[in-house]
Amino acid sequence: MSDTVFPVPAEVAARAHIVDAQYQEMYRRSVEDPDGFWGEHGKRIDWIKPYTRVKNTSFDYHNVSIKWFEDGTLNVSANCVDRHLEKRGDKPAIIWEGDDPNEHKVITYNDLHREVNKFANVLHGQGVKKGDRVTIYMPMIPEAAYAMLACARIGAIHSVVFGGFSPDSLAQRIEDCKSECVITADEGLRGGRKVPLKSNVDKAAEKAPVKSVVVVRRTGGDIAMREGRDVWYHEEADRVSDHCRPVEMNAEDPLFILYTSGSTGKPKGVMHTSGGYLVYASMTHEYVFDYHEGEIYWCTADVGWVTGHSYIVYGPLANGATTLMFEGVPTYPGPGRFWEVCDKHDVNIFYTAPTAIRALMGAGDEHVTQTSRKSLRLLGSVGEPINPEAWTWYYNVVGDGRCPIVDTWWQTETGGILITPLPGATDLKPGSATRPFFGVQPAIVDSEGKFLEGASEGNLVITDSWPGQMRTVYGDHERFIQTYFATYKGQYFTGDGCRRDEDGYYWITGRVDDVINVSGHRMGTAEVESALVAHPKVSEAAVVGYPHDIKGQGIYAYVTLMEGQEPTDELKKELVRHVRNEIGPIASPDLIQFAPGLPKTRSGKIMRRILRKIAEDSFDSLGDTSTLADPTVVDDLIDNRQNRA
Ligand code: 6R9
Repeated sequence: MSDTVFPVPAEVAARAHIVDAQYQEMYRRSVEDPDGFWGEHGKRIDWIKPYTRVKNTSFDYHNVSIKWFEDGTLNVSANCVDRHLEKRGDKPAIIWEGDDPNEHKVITYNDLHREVNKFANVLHGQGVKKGDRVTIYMPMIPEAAYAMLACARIGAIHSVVFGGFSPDSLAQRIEDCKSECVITADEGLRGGRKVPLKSNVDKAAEKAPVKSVVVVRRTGGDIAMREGRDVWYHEEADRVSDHCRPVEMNAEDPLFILYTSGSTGKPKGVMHTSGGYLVYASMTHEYVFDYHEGEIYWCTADVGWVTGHSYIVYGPLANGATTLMFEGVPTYPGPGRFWEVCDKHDVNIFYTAPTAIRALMGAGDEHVTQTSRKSLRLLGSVGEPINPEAWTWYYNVVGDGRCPIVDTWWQTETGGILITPLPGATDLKPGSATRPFFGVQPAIVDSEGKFLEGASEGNLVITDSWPGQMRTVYGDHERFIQTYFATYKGQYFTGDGCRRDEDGYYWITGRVDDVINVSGHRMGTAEVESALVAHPKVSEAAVVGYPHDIKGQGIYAYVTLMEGQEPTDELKKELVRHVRNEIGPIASPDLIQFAPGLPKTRSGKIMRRILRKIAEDSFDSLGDTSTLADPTVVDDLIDNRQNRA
């Protein structure tokens, strides 16, 4: 870990919304008087009926209940669109940069208003009503944002499914939230390659039938349309009016569901509601990125992940910002693409993931240095711990040593950023997410749940609620309680390990549960295992993460074959293809080791600790193996371990 400190530059503090003294004072008030603090800051968005109650939350294990601004009413799309028309109607809301560098589009707030209204009317035409779930399976085109905001406008709950997920994964998510309408595109386009989105929806709908599929035309590729179920968006949009009144929603009405992987079982539908979420997303966007009117802001995430929800769509648009939306990938047509786009659109604030930084760092500095990047003012990082080498390269080479980096720690469940520097207030330490945002009370506990004081290392919990927090697991409140509030009763358990240093700075060390983080994507090892054992030649599988130079973590799978099956390289390839088909390319195992037996306790539990050590190549420190049912399997595993990338 690096101990270098980068003090706040005077010119950054001079223009910042928040300097250190303000941070200290506001933070103190936010935890001592949450009702007063949030009662005031809740007014940053427009309410139809103002709230009179602010915080009503309980982390009590027997009665977890989270409500913010509960008697207020609002409409999220009106906050992200309509309220800016008067002042900023002709200002760009979205700058869309296509996969092909010759394609881009500027959508003003007036344009956005027209498009969202039309989209909302098209959804009405498909019979979608307040409270219905709508699945969005889209490429990174402006219509994805229109679709989300259109749902918000009519009170439908969207569930965006990342376009890289397989038909099976899509079907599972459609089924879980019982959504009857899917919005998709004919095909996506990424790095010059087509993604068969509509055809995937057709396959998913065989397992999880839906009433209506709205298809946006992106590539014009040849696709099948099913009579009575599928409609072209552009044909429907031509027929509807461009006016649709925003529905009055309660602060606690659901805004969206987003599926995320956990340590057990199938992905959970993380549910976020309207008022608290929007207050939190917009406030963090303004303060963490020190956003000022007129700036161009670019978050490179996909709208299929929470980062895309809060920091491409809801946060920036609630603030009337210009948000750049990028269809492509960091390395197409070449590894200079990000920086060329920064120059082309004069990007001021740039927010990406460590995995992208590491990949581009490997491609050579010249791809960066041949661009100007003089418009850049602030850099951000999210998704996984950023190693000090990548941080330093990002800072010196991309930011020319003049742009602070905000390393933002948060989760799908938290709705917005919880631990982060504020550029005008926080001295930076490479690799540390630094200090809590307003209202956020982190604590470190040991494995027994004892609170550790001062400089310490253990598991990260949050001791009280903040407005952006998830409210429940869709359709399964008990699972919500068991997953987040049962390990350390009365605390929200993040699943992350963490160290706090003598300055009170937080350093996230990574997941402490059976979740791995592959290129910033969360993957439950159990999901990959169940995909593997679904293959007819596989009898048992155990999956762990191992350190990977670019992805952060790679996927290492130990596979036991059915009696009589040959352990061939061909079969390994077949298993990789199989997992891609079952879950999607992001779940492809990097290494597969055929194992005649897995290390198990006498009660039959797989000892993952040992498998992790072998995958990490640290088999000198395997610890006690005497409790294993058959300690000799370990020798075979070590002898046949796969070489790490
Ligand atoms: C926003 C997002 C959440 C998990 C989280 C943690 C890891 C995210 C991080 C970070 C260290 C950071 N994580 N940001 N670890 N430093 N700045 O990524 O949500 O996909 O739900 O992942 O990602 O392990 O628990 P999500």
